[in-house]
Amino acid sequence: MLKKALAGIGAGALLLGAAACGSGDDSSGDDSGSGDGLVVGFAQVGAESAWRTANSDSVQASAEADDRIADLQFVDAQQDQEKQIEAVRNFITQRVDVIVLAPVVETGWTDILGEAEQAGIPVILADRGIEQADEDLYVTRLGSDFVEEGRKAGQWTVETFADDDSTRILELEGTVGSAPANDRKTGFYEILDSEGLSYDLVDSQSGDFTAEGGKSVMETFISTHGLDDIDLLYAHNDEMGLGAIQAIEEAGKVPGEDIQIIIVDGSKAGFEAAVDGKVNYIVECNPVFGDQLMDLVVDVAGGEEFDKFIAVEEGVYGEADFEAELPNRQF
Ligand code: GYE
Repeated sequence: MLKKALAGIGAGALLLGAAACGSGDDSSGDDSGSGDGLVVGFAQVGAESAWRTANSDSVQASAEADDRIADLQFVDAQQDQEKQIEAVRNFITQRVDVIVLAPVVETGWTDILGEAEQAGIPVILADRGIEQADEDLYVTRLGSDFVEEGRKAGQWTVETFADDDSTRILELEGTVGSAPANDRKTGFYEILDSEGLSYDLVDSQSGDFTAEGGKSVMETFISTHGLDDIDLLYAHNDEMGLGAIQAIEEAGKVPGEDIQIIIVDGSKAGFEAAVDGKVNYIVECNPVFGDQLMDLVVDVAGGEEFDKFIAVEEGVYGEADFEAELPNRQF
């Protein structure tokens, strides 16, 4: 309570700072609204996937269209935590009104978020989360329920392979230590175990959420284990799944038939592969939350309180939906 009230005062006081800095500042941002709009710093993960690019576009477009936002300072951290920490430190030095952080990994944020707190600048996590021990250091997280996404993938697996003796699984994990990699794994095996599916996790490695990573890990999987005895590939995002599909085809096998494939995100490219029969199940992860984020920024700057997690809505898509859904995809 007290902390929230202080955060509110801090943000209010900083409006004056932002106004002062808006008039003489050297940023390329639009200063037409100088003095009566918020200055927001956004430390984005990188540009590793279609999801990420759509997310950056959504946040930037929403900020630009929003009169309540004077300037969005956008930093692409190239999947590097050090660069994100540097960006946040810069935002603190500039005394922005609100910091938005999409943390590349879950740990290692205590010091820098403590500095933001000291400076009275509220922090919103967008997309990915951080470890629970640091929960007091941010106001709320707006993003997906990654454990739930993993459960959805697990549910389909249980239903699809219920009659098999033992389902042999390969897993392509996202960035090591990231919330979606940790949680998509947790939710998936939680369901397989609780539903009593008999399975064998043949191999599981990180492809860093990139197509190149997915392809090269899949090549290693194929040379180590072959593909003849593999039933399912669970890829934590579209890019890794699409990279793996290339590797499978180059090995002379038919993705979607010789090996069933689940991907998470639901980009256009992912749906196209699904329409071609190369992907069997898509768990949606929605990156288009720029408008929702701007509302949140304004409310947080005004000192409003929120639950620690605000969920973005998302669905799942099977074979019967791929064709009809493809034209609706926004990224
Ligand atoms: O699934 C993946 C991206 O954090 C939800 O990051 C995001 C994930 C998304 O690289 O494609």
